[in-house]
Amino acid sequence: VLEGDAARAALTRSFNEIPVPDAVLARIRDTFGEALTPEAVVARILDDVRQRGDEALLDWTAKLDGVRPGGLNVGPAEIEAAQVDPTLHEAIRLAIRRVRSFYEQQPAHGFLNHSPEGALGQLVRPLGRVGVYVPGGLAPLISTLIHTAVPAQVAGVQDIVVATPPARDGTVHPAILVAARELGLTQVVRAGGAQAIAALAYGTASVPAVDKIAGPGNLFVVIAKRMVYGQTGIESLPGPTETLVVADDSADPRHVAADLLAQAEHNGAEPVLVSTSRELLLAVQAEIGGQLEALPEPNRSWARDSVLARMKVVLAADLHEALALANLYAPEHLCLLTRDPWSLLGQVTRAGGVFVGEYSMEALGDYVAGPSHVMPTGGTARFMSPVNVRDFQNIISVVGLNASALRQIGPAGAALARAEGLEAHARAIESRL
Ligand code: HSO
Ligand code: ZN
Repeated sequence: VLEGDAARAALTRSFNEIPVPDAVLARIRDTFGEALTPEAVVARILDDVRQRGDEALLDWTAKLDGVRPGGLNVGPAEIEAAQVDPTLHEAIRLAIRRVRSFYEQQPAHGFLNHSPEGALGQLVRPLGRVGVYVPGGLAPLISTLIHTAVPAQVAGVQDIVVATPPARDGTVHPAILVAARELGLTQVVRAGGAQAIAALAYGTASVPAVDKIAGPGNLFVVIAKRMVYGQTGIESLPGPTETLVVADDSADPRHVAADLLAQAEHNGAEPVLVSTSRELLLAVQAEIGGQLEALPEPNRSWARDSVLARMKVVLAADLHEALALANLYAPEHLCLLTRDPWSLLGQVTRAGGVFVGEYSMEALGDYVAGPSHVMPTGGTARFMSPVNVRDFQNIISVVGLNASALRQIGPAGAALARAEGLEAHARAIESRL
């Protein structure tokens, strides 16, 4: 149990790398036959896809995902035919509806302000084509597709390309295809990893180059997104997930433990508990032990790994200090499990999302609450926001001044130009004065 300066030190961030599972490391080693850093591996893959396009994409998929798919794009008939059980299908529809209606409330329009000097404003335009990366790995992240594609659609993006790694038999999980169909998306690329990011950034015969790539992925995906940035846009560099729970003596230790374990089952997750009550801390620790035992495998091992390797437990003097520590840490998820959680909202300054009270568990936010679950990790909430409509729009500045405005402000412009030594600028202004 950390307190005071020790707590502050423990919650001061350094960059949290996404752990790479041993099986993946082994595959990389087998493939390259030498020790390469993840950055060097990604650089090679990006280069190869840029040069050889589809062939490289297929080769890397064969090497790293263990299958050479018949075609890179899932055919329209396969998307049309995909089925899941009716309960899941209805859940997918509900999630889409709720995320859509959440983002439809985001003000995202421009302005054009007419005045005696003419008009100044901002045009807001949707991006042309967006790539959405959906991690494969252990499970099909249906919700991640919904939580990235919907804000892009609300922004007005017409063309969304989904990329996701194929299973060993070359298929894409039917739930992903059902979600794509419900979203009205028609292009699903069977490719993952750095090779998929390369294809989306540079374009190949089968995969069109996109203007921006969104979505989380493993370490190789995140490194690839960082490397292609500039060639294409990226929405963020999502790392391992974190949840910081602020709880007082009124919190139910079973709920606190459940919320911490829910995110602990993600790879590399960091669970943090900050409480004003030592009794609660101890009760939660006991609960975590019990609830871990009750989890099935492999979830128990995943969650135990996060708890043992990274969980932090902090005793705060009061709720004011608890919130100060939470803001210092800038968690992806901040959960307020206190007697009067709404009264704390005014003190929250740095977090991806804040989850207020016992009925707003973060796991609900992962699926059906409304806001996108792609939120800033690793302390990047200091300068980043969750995925939202603005990520998928650009702003165009509009300058439409008249002669009287030019007479007013032109001389100042010319003076600044001459001070910068830019005579042609000054003359361009003065030529119409
Ligand atoms: N909590 C994860 C997102 C997620 N959870 C997807 C379940 N599925 C990162 O914020
Ligand atoms: Zn989650």
